[in-house]
Amino acid sequence: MKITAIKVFVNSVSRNFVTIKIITDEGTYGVGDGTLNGREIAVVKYLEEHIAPCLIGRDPSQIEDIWQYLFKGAYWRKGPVTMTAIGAIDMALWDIKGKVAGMPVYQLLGGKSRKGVTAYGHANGESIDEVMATLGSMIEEGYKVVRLQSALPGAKGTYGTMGGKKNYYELQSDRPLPPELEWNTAKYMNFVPELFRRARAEYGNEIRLCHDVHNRLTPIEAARLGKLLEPYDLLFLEDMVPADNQDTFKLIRQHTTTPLAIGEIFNTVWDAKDLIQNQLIDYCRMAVSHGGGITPLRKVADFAAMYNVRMAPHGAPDLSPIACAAHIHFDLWAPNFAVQEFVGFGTPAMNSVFKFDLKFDDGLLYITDAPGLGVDFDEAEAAKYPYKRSYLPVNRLEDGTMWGW
Ligand code: GCO
Ligand code: MG
Repeated sequence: MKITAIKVFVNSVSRNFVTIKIITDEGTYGVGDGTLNGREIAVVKYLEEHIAPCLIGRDPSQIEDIWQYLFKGAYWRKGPVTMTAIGAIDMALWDIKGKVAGMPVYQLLGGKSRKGVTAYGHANGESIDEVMATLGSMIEEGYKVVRLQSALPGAKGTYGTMGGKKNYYELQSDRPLPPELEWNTAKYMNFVPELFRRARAEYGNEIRLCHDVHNRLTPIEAARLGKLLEPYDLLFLEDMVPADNQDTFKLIRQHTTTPLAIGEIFNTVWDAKDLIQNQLIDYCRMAVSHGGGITPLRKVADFAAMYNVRMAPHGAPDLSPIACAAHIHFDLWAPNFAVQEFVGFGTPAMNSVFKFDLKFDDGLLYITDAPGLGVDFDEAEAAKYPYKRSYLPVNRLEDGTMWGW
């Protein structure tokens, strides 16, 4: 079998997604997700100009060799654009291997370690009351793990809220330039414990809760927040500080027993190595797309397992249903999988383009036993949704200082 073409698509199907199809001379094809939110076109060009021509004529069954070729062969290793492009190729190659074998990808990885994949959903709101109402209905829907995010009263925009949007996937569909928001750490620190106090008071101790800080704190503030939230028994606190300096986590760890999660923007195991091997985190959030594919993620999982760090892959709306499917196969296999972020079944437009048989029942996600990744991409339907430039917001402190969003 030989690769005859690699097609790259970028479509705003409710929001922008980069999708690839690797076509072979035997008619079998594989699909992959190369979406890098706000930097989609950089990945498209990388795939079209620097990857596709090098892979034509190669044997698609050589997943590991192709991965090494793209990683080592680039000379300029790592980085989100390179690794997202490699991730898309890797997913598509696993899809082809599964189709050829007549097996779902989780079987190729070593088979199921569990019957279904525990999902965590998002309860986002403009106020604590709104978050509490959403949390209540999610518990009724069957969720066992829920992430809570609320707007800060009196502040202009907080991470994880919906604004006027109804569907989470459409949240970022029309921002041709980055919107500017405001951030105030003191207001946030005074507010968040109340959000979790209310959740425990109203819904008890059984539901597992988490929260994403989106890299907005200094190390000592992070240490303090971890302590403040200890009484509410979080499953994890995510991204309290950026991990550019992995030593930072030593300071946080000295102060709090709240479990820590990080990794959605990590591109290789090297970004996570010190954190894992020094047991400074509890959950690794690396993704099949931005982390370079299924091939490296299974190595990260095995490395993390030695230190009792569990996998909790990123699953925000900017990962397409192809990455979502790839995660579910990975999660079914990974012995040290903990929880999968899951933000719902998409919009009608998404479901007309990405064909994907996924079920949610009593807190667990199930995927069909279709060969490969079990997700298809309808090119003709996708062509109805041209790419629209769109960006994540940026943040400034109230005095105008640039901050992380
Ligand atoms: C999460 C993430 C996302 C990111 C988004 C950026 O934990 O789900 O933080 O919501 O903000 O993926 O593109
Ligand atoms: Mg996050």
